[in-house]
Amino acid sequence: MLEKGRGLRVFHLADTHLGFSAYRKLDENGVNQREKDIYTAFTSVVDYIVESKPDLVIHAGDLFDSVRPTNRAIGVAIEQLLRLSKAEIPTIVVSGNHETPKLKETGHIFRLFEHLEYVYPVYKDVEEHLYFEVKGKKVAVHAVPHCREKKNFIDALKRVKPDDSADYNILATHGAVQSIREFRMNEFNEYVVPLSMLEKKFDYVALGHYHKHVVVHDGVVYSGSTEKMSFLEANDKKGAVEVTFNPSAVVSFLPFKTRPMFDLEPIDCKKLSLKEVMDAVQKVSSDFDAKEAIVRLSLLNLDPAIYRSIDLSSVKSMFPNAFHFELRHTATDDLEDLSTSNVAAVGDLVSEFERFVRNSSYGNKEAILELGKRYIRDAQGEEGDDT
Ligand SMILES: [Mn+2]
Repeated sequence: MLEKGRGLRVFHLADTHLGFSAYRKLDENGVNQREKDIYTAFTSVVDYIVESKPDLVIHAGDLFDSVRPTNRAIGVAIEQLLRLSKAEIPTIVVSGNHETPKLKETGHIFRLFEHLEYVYPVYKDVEEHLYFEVKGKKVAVHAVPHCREKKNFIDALKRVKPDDSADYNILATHGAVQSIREFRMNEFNEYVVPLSMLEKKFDYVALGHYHKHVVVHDGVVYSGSTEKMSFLEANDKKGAVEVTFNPSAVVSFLPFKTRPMFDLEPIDCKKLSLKEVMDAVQKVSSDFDAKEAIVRLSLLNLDPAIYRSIDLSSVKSMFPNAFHFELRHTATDDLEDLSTSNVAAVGDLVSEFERFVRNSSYGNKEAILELGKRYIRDAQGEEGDDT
C-alpha cells in the first residue's frame, strides 16, 4: 500500500448536458448565457477534480444534451476531458439517452474520445468491463451505456455482475431505477433499471439520469445533474459525489454553486381584483432578491378576464434584476408540475407500493394490495428478473 490509511477514491458525476440552452439572454458574443452556465457548471466540477486528484472519475451519462452537439459543446467537452487526461486521472464516460443515436449510421459523438489517454468512453450498445490497479487493489468498473434498443440495455444489465477476482466492483449506468417513487425524467427514450440489478452486491452503483442527487440504497447513488434544466429542479442542490471506500462505500455529496433559480410560492388569485393581483405580485417581488436569478411566478385561480387586462411588461418590470422572469397562470388551483417531489431512499417496489396503499385513504386496501402486488411481480418478471 503506497498511501497508508487512504483507500480508493472515486468521483461520480452525471447529466452535465453540455449544449443545453434556455431563455433568450445572450452574452456579449451572442452566445446563449444559459448554455454558458451549463459549461461553467461542468468546468467548475473539473477544476475540483483536477485539484483533488481522485483515483477514478465516472461520468454516468448525458455528458451532452443531444446526439449532435454543437461545435461549441464538443469543444468544451474535449477541453475539459483533456484536463483530466493530462492530470492522468482515469475517466470513464458512459453514454446516456440524450447522446445515444437511435440509428447506428448516425455514429456516436463519444468516438471522438477514443484516443484521449486516460479517457474511457463507453457507448457501443454493450457493457464494458474496465480494470484499474489502484494502490495495489484491483478495481473493476462494469459500465452499461444507454443502447439503441431497450432489449440490449436490459440484457447487458442482466449479464453484468461483480467479478470475484476484483477488490472493488463498481457498476456505472444511466436510467430510471424501477420504483414507485419518481426516478424518471419523463423522456420518451428513457430506460428503466430493474431493481434486481441493485441486489447484485456491487460495492458501488454510479447512476445517471435522475437530476436530483439521491442515495437510492446503500452505495446506489444518483449524483444528480451539475445544473438545473427545469423549474422542477429549482430547489435542488447541484453538484457531484465523492466516494471513498473503507472498505464499503462512504458517499459525500459536494454541492457546487449554480445560478439561483426560484419557483415562487404561487399566488392564489381567487376573488382578487386586478389591482389586488398586482399588489400581491409587487409584494412578492419586494420580498426576495431576484438578482441574476431565474424566476417563475404562478397565479392560481386567475379569472381569464383579469389575466387579459394584466400589463405583462409592468409585472416583468417588478423583477428588474432577474436573469429571466416568467409568469404562468391557471384558471384553477391545479398546477400539474408544481410539486418538487422530495425523493427519499426507497425499498423494493412491492414494499414501497404496500406503504403507499397503507398510507392512503382508499377503501378496499387489501384488494388493491393483492392486485397491485401481482401486477408488479408480473412486470418485474418481464423486465427485471435475472433468473
Ligand atoms: Mn438521461
